Amino acid sequence: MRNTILLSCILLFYFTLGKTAVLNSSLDLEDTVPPKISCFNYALTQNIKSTGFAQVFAKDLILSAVDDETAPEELRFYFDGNPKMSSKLFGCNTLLGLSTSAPIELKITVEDLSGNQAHCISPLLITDTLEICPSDSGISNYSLKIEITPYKTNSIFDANISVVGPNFNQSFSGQSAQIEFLDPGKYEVCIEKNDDPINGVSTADIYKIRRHILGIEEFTDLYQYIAADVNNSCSITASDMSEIKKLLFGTIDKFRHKDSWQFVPINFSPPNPTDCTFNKCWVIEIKDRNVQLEFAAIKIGDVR
Ligand SMILES: [Ca+2]
Ligand SMILES: [Ca+2]
Ligand SMILES: [Ca+2]
Repeated sequence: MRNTILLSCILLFYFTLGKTAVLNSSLDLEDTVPPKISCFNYALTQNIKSTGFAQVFAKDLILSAVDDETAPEELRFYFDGNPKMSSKLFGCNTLLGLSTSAPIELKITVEDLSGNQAHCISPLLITDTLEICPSDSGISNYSLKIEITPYKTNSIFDANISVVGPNFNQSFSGQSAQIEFLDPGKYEVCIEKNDDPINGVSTADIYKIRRHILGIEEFTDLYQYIAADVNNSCSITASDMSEIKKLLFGTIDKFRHKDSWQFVPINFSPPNPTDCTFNKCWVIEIKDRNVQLEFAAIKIGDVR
């Protein structure tokens, strides 16, 4: 009898242990199930506004999207399989060559927090009922594409992008922008982001900067110089380490001489090691019909 009770206890113990192990392993499982998405099966309509453009957001062009793990408000929506393209801007060029009743087909992607994706195609009709666009077939827009690539991380973030030029003044929030306008000329492009200063910054960064200053392990990358010069002095010194320490210890709540992020032009103005200017705006002469500008986003203080 005693042996039977003992055996039962041992069996119960292992059974419970086994259950717990199964439970734990199921809790540890990564979400591999893509969201479910469905698009409208008829064309939605967007009218060209008095600005000469219609801006559409990918999330507004779907009928429904649900995921097994990710909450609806945390799902990400974008166009053309490009995570940076959460919205698109359509100008008069869109209407060229289209019959007035021909919708364009847009590929919408939904992505959950684990990176699983699903797609659907949404028809969209761009209309010009306000008759903003010139009616002659000779109209031609200029287009400017701005792409921001975060240095070191792949994180998607919202930078404030503004473009001002002849008869044009628009602001966007995101990691990329595609803009059309009617006139060539000089355009000022400004990009800034000044939140979350502590993002990516830890004592490991101070350690790395100290090793650079002492000549033990010098920076290998221009962007490390930009990230390390938190006090905007054009040199890497103990003052930069001190500023980072103050931020980490809460003595200050942001870098006092630089924004949290610095944007560096890549394709139209290659980074120059001797140029440490903290620019937020660049003037671009637009002569070509299609211009693409690329920027690297550098998190200030985050050198490793
Ligand atoms: Ca999922
Ligand atoms: Ca400095
Ligand atoms: Ca870091």
